[in-house]
Amino acid sequence: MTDDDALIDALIDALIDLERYPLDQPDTAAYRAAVAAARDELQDDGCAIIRDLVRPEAVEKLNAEIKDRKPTTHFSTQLINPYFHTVRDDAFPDRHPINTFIERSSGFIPGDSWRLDDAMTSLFRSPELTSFLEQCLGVPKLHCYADPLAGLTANVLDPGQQFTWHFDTNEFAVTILVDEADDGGLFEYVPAIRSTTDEGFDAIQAVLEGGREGVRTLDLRPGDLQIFRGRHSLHRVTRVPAASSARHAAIFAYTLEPGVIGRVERTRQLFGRVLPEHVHAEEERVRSDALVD
Ligand SMILES: O=C(O)CCC(=O)C(=O)O
Ligand SMILES: [Fe+2]
Repeated sequence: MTDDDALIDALIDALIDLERYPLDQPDTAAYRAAVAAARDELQDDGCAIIRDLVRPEAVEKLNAEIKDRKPTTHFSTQLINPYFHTVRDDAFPDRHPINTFIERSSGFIPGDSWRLDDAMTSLFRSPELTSFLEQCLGVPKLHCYADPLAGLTANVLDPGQQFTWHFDTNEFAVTILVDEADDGGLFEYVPAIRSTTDEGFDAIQAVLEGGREGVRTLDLRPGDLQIFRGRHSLHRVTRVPAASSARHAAIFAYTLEPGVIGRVERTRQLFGRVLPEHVHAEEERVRSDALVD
């Protein structure tokens, strides 16, 4: 164990409700029950919620860190299609997901804004949390997403902003709602609207045009942890009205392989800059599937 690991370990007990979810004791009935429940939810619709995983005092701490680093947020307003593209493709008709662009106006606090002794970092890097997530997802090993900007972020929706319908490029996302908007800012998703063999364009277009078939709305509260398979499930965060308070969510990204780095174009889009690591990784990137993006 390195000094860094020891520092993170000491803090985890203060952050996670270990009485309810004994993440430090995998050989208990409570642990196994939590894993089984999450697995069922993930199996059912690709989304599991671990209610109140983060202690209320720790939620306050996370929110204080987010507010403190808020000046480093990269806000951007763009019209995007569900694949984060901004430019139309004449090979497809107008009423098609590839050519349907909707406002995304949120901001991200980047990975290099967090300090090693932040609660944000401790939770993200917690080996207990990572093991628990591995069990829930049924994967042999999870690695913290090595991207220096996109690995550990906070998604900020200030009043007036929305994060429109999209697919993630990561197989799974782990999100902790830290501060809810007092109006709007709801997480909505359509489970498995596409697959590795079917783009599902017609169903996607119906949702982009306001259709509600298959749309689920989550009732998330601060401290809840959400495990979400966003590669095949179209999802969004609804607009936070101008008169509401902001919405803050901590987003932990993990990968099945170590050393994964995000794409240059997406990184620039979300963070307004790229680092040398992104440029280097671009050519070496190995795609796991052939979906649009
Ligand atoms: O803020 C959230 O709850 C999730 C936002 C999202 O879908 C994303 O960052 O890809
Ligand atoms: Fe997403």
